[in-house]
Amino acid sequence: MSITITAFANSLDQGAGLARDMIVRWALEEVGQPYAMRLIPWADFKKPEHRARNPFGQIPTYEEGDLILFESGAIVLHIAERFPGLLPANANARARAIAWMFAVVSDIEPLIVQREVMEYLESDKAWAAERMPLVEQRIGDRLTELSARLGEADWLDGDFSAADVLMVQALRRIERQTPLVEFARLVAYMERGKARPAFKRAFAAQKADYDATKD
Ligand code: GTB
Repeated sequence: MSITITAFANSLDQGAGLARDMIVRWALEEVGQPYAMRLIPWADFKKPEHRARNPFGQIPTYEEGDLILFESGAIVLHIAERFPGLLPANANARARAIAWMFAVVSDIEPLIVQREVMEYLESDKAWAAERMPLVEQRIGDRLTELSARLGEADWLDGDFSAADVLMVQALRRIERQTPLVEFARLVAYMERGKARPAFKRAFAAQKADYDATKD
């Protein structure tokens, strides 16, 4: 059954592979599934046709036969359950990998989004200079905890899993805001993710789409 995912045409990330279609592309590359892209122009995101795929008019979305999904975490979980390669067979290890997926979307990403909202939408507010260090402190505290848990391990819990796809992408986004110099283990972890052939294929594909559609 063919798979189609959506992304921005002329992506805001300028081919840096930081918009969330990269998460889905990477997961599909890991499980060896081909996919088609629907690149949506800026003018069309909030139109009914796209809202039928995603009620919030956002990317990415995922179409496979009758199934239409939104939310990158849910899409990656679906891919990992549908095709072998991204979740362990052992039931307990699988449950732990899924717990890590939820940890990324509920305990890590909101901090990143808070930081981005402050930087791009609230920097002119009187309280911005006072609040930003608090937001950055929260990110730093969470990364300290994450680094302590990762320790010397290659991946979050045993073998590489869907959770690592989500976590590496979250760290790549944090790195763009705040260099991770204090977190050598997290940098090494992120680099291991980026060295995977599936990551490289996904990155090249999104870059090619950006180059083909940029203004
Ligand atoms: N929780 C949803 C999910 O995980 O799927 C969040 C989806 C989301 O935020 N999508 C963004 C979007 O569609 C694009 S990825 N925004 C348009 C809108 O809300 O109207 C977020 C993103 C955008 C740009 C960069 N960048 O330029 O580096 C990075 C990440």
